[in-house]
Amino acid sequence: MTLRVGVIGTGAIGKEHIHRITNKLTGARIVAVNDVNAAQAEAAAKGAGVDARVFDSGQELINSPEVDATIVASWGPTHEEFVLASIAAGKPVFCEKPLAVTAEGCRKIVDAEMAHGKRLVQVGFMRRYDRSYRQLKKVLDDEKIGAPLILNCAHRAPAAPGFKGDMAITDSIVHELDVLRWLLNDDYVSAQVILPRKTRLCDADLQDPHVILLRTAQGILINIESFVNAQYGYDIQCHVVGETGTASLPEPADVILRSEAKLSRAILVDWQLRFIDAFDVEFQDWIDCSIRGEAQGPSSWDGYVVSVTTDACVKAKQTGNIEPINIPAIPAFYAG
Ligand code: NAD
Ligand code: ISE
Repeated sequence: MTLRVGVIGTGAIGKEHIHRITNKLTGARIVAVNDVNAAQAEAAAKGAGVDARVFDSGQELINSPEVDATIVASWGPTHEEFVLASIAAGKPVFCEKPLAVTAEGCRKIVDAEMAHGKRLVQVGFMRRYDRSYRQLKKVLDDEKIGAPLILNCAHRAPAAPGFKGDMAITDSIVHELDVLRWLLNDDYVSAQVILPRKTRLCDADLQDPHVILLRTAQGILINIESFVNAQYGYDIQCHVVGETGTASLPEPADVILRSEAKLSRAILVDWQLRFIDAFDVEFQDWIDCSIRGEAQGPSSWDGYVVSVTTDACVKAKQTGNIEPINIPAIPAFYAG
């Protein structure tokens, strides 16, 4: 079977996903596209060499008998509506982060999916598919450094054009919020946000960097530095201190250069390149699972938990206090 996929939102990342499904992966074909900018949807399909039908609305695309499964890559506030429509249509849906822009919206999706009786939703937390995070997780799961005690992490980007308000948390740190709880098999219980001296190299009204301190149910302390105008590169760090050793996220593979009296190695500058392989593995997995009729990967529940945690981090930034994170017990539907 070839999975017939429709894409809603053909901007930066939607276009990338159309290209990867068409030119790199197997088992799926892009048959439909939709964007509020119809000309752009048409151009995105043509640009990837795809002969896809351009739909007037996301709802029509989801409900079309020509479409087996949907990718939602439109703006965050539109995700909830399209994911709920996919569940109502009983079709698999891959939703880029965020699952919804409020915890309440995520919870509606969780409830609708449970009422449907079968998992249909995968959320686009691609770091779980990254080779280096998977290697680090294996070290922790195999207890090579005993129980984890402290995590020191950093999410640095060269610049963040268009970032306002709390976007460093809601747009970028959401990836850490998902991948770290997956890495540790643990959930967060509190958040604190500390604001260091501001960099002069960004908009005057943007706070950058932030330090986010999370505590997990097992008592692990996580320190995440978010620095989205770090100038020098896109640099993702994760260093775990355990009872009997430490483990660090491997650096992306690159040539180690000894030349002109220097020992050097390049640093990537954009997130797309850093996670390009992870996106490919993530989508191949989504296609294969959708064909088998068994959604796996980051679930609606994971999207919901990240949203609850994001809200607590935003509140902690405003209050300066340690804010509790109240995550309900995972429903049996999503456990395992
Ligand atoms: P973008 O602005 O480049 O593209 C979004 C597209 O959605 C635009 O073309 C816009 O016209 C379209 N759109 C908006 N509302 C729509 C609607 N109601 N119906 C149909 N189309 C609509 O944004 P982007 O950078 O491609 O981001 C899209 C989504 O992907 C966001 O949710 C973002 O957070 C997420 N994202 C995820 C990652 C990741 O690392 N996983 C990276 C970047 C973006
Ligand atoms: C972007 O929206 C992403 O999702 C990237 O993965 C992230 O690392 C980047 O900082 C965000 O702006």
